[in-house]
Amino acid sequence: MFSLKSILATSLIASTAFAHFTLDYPTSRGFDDDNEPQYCGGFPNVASPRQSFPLGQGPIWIDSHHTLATVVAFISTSSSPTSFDDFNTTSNGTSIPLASPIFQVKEGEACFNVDLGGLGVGLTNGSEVTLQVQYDGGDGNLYQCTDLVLIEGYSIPSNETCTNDASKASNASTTTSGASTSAASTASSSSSASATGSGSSSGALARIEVAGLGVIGGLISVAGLVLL
Ligand SMILES: [Cu+2]
Repeated sequence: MFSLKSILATSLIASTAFAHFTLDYPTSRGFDDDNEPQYCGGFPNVASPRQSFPLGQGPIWIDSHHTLATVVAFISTSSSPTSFDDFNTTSNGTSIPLASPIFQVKEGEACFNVDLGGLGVGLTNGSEVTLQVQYDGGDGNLYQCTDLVLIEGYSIPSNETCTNDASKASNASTTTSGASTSAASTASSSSSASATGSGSSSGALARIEVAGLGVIGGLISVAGLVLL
């Protein structure tokens, strides 16, 4: 008979052995399991060259290694962002809406579409942005970044097309725009995993948490343990 303690220990070992999540398209700056809780997953420098990406609708692909996870994407319009704050506002102080709804994904590959040109922050053909994906599968917020140059009418590879958009599934409870500021401002009161890594000044976006989802995640984790 396993004790709860040993089951928990096994579970912890198992969870750290898995990649929490990967950003597969556009290609991530880099992946390091251990540093994924840090800003940009521990890869603070802009990757060169930037990848071409549609100014209009374009797909983001991730691979999720948790049963259920909460995902959101946001961008920086800085040519060389250095912190979460650079994903909150543009250089002239305009606040940047979230690039996606806050939504949930199940384990496995998932995609969602973003429309960066439609965010209303003045992006045009040739604009440079960094897109950061925030992911919480129950063990704290994790991050991956990708550096893009936006091209009007850019054709993505056909195999990257996203037809089953996870952010538009019925369980996507929160939607874009307006959610940005309210999510950010209420974030500090949330019960979130304080493991946002980096210790340095992480912006409000770093602590976005959908109220209630953490509890659901916790219950699912407990259910998972029971099944073990
Ligand atoms: Cu994980």
